Amino acid sequence: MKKLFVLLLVAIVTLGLVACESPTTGTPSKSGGLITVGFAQCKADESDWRKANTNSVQQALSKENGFDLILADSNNDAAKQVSDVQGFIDQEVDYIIIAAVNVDGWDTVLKNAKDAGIPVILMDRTINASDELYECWLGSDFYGEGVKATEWMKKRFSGGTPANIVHLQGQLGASAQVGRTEALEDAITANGWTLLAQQTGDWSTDTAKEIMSSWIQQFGSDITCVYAENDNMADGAIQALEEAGMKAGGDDGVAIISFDANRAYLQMTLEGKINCNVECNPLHGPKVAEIIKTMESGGKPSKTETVEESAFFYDTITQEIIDARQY
Ligand code: GYE
Repeated sequence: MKKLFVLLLVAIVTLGLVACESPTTGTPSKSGGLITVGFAQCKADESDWRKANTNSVQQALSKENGFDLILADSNNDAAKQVSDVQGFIDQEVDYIIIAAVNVDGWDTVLKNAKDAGIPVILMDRTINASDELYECWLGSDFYGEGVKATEWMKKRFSGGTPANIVHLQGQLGASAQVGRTEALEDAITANGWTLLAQQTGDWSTDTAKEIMSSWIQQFGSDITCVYAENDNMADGAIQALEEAGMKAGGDDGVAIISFDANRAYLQMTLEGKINCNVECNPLHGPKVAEIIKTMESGGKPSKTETVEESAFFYDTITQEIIDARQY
């Protein structure tokens, strides 16, 4: 009788344990059936692009879709972002998403995540670390974006006007800055263009405007091109030019290059203020959700997933194109 009671007790306990495992991976879910995901974002309000990116992830990884999303905003502090990720490991989340502030500094914390059995997905930004330390990188070809811009510049400056460029870089060390900068520097060397000045505007409109104002005082009408590594900085440069009485964009103004192609800045492209706006798609949420669900069902995502992107130009863009855009 006693032996039967013990066997019955063991059976009940075992059934109880099996019931709380997640249906697909066999590991216990941490939030009662929801997949817990730690999202280490750079700085949620860094730019229009970043706001659209954060919003896309929050919408796709909602509780209705089966996720418990925990957002950590590093305020663009690379060291804090690494500790944010360590915090997710300590909380034993199921997955970690990282939009890396800086390409460096990731080896130790990603090894900790691997040792803890927590898959890491890189979103948007790449990093300098072994690809054994993360499941997948989803983002844009930043160097390729820069090539789209410099191909337009080659046409613009083929007719005799000298290409005298001022270069507003994104936050230094971000892979978006690294790729877009490399593409410009390669084109300057290949085409014999002149780089008058180069400085980071930290993705910010106000910072870019201040820098551009000082460059206008220094170089004046020698400036024939602004290469701004995102829309917000392009806007700052345009404000500075117009306040100095200089024309931005159009056929005969200072040529303005921008990246991101947020809707508000595509409107400025239609107005002719931005000549070339290279798209950088922030809507990564649905793809990230798909990658996690693939892994939940035992599948393995590709190591690299890039998003389709194009470029828009002041003399061909239309209001219909802008109205059809998602962001
Ligand atoms: O271009 C900029 C954002 O990493 C592609 O970061 C992203 C860049 C984007 O703040 O606006």
